[in-house]
Parts: sequence; structure tokens; C-alpha cells
Amino acid sequence: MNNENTSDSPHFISLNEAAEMTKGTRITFIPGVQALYAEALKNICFAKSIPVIRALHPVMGIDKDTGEDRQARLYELTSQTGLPTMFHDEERPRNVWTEQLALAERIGGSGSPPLIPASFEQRVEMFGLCAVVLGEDGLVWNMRILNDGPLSRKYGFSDDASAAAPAKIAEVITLIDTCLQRQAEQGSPYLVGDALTAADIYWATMSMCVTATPPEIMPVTQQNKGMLKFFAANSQLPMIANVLSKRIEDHQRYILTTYCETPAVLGGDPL
Ligand SMILES: N[C@@H](CCC(=O)N[C@@H](CS)C(=O)NCC(=O)O)C(=O)O
Repeated sequence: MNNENTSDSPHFISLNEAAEMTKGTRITFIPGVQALYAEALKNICFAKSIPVIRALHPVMGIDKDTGEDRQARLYELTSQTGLPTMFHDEERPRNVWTEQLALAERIGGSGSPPLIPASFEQRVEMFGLCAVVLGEDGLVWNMRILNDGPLSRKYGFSDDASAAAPAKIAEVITLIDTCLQRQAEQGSPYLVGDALTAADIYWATMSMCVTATPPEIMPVTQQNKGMLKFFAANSQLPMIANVLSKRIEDHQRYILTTYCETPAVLGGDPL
């Protein structure tokens, strides 16, 4: 594992530096913040023994000094602005989790576990589970529109959509819980088959938006303390609290502490 991945105060290069490099895997992050898609990709790369060079993801909004859109260069490079974007060697940037996962699977270190099952039948299960967690109108999508704000507006916030979100989130949690129960009955601690897949890593990471996660797993920083409070408060919403089981928590903790780097290395300013 590369030091950049394991250091307590990781180094971040600029977006332009990342785009200009012709070797290595570069991923954009916001220091100190566990933006979940970026956090999940970091965890996927960790499990695949891929050394990651961290780059700064420009945040939404207008730069006060220049009056310019802070994400203009990112848009020029990737035709989108979502966090994270991933560069590898001289390949085109990857911005969507399905493509990022396929790339990670291909470039992973020898001896690292496959995260996409060889069996197509199991791929149906694996990608299906991931899609209801990461895809449009899935768990994270609905978590983002729980409250009004610039990010939720980007994802179709309306009073009606927001009011419908907790029930959709609860439905996904129940689906995962039922799956884990079925798997436990077969003697497997994983979501699909009898081995780790990307579904375990994505779910364990993304589910942190509906759990209070201890600092041994997710450290508190100046930059993420508000987000951690929001995630913990989500776990108390009655519809969500009703369906969060010990099984969900045990699986999340097991996957994060066994296959991902914990405590998570975020950079930023520790509290
Ligand atoms: N594009 C990613 C999702 C990443 C994503 O939705 N990131 C959000 C933050 S949670 C973001 O940066 N949105 C702002 C934008 O797209 O400009 C995917 O589909 O895999």
C-alpha cells in the first residue's frame, strides 16, 4: 500500500496536476470530508491494493476573487462536476461508480480479491444491490433530498420528493437486511455468495449516511462534523430507526474494519 493512502495527513495535489499526470491512479476528494461516493471508491481501491494519489475536488460555487465557477476546469476535463472523478494513467476520466469499479477491478493488485463475481447470476445480485444504494432514486439519492439545500436541489429536491424519501430509504435498508439474514442462514457473512464483493464495500460505506458511526471508524474533523451530525440524526428518523438492525450494524462494522482502512484517513483538520 502506498504511503499516500495510509498517512494520517495525506497529501492532496491540485486537479490540474492530477489531470496532467500520465501515470498512477488519481482520485478527487474534499479534505476532511467523507463524501460517500469518494469514500466508497477509496475503500474499493484499498481492498484492491491500488495506490491512490489524492487530488483536490473543487467545491460548488463561485470563486469570490475571480468571479468564476470553481468547477469550470473540472467540467472542462470531465464534462460533469460530481465527486469523485478518477484518472488512471492516460485513460479518460471515470465519473460513475460502475465505470470506476470496472477500472479498479482491472488495475487491482495481484492477489487482491475480485470484487465483481465471476458468475453472471451473482453479478445480477451484486449490481442490483449496488444500484438501489448508489443509483438514481436509491438510498443515497433519497438521503441527499431529506433537507433542502444547493446539493439536494441538484438532485430534484421538492417537498413531495423529500417527504417520500424516508420510506424509500427504509425500503432499501430492509431489502439489505433481508439479504443479510438469508445469507447468514447459508453461513455467509457477505451480501452475495460466499465471498466479499463490491456490494459489501459500497453498502458498508454508503450506509454510514443512516448510522451514527464511531470515530474509530470515521474520525471527526472540522470539515465533517456537521455531516456526521446529519448522518446520526438520519438514524433517528422513526421510519429509518425502525428498520436498522444489529445485523446491519454488525455487517457494516465487519466490512469496514476488515477490508477497508479504519479509522478512515480523510485529511482536513482533526477536532
Ligand atoms: N457521479 C457519481 C455520483 C457522485 C455524486 O453524486 N456526487 C455528488 C456528491 S454526493 C456530487 O458531487 N454532486 C454534485 C455534482 O454532480 O455537481 C456516480 O453516479 O457514480
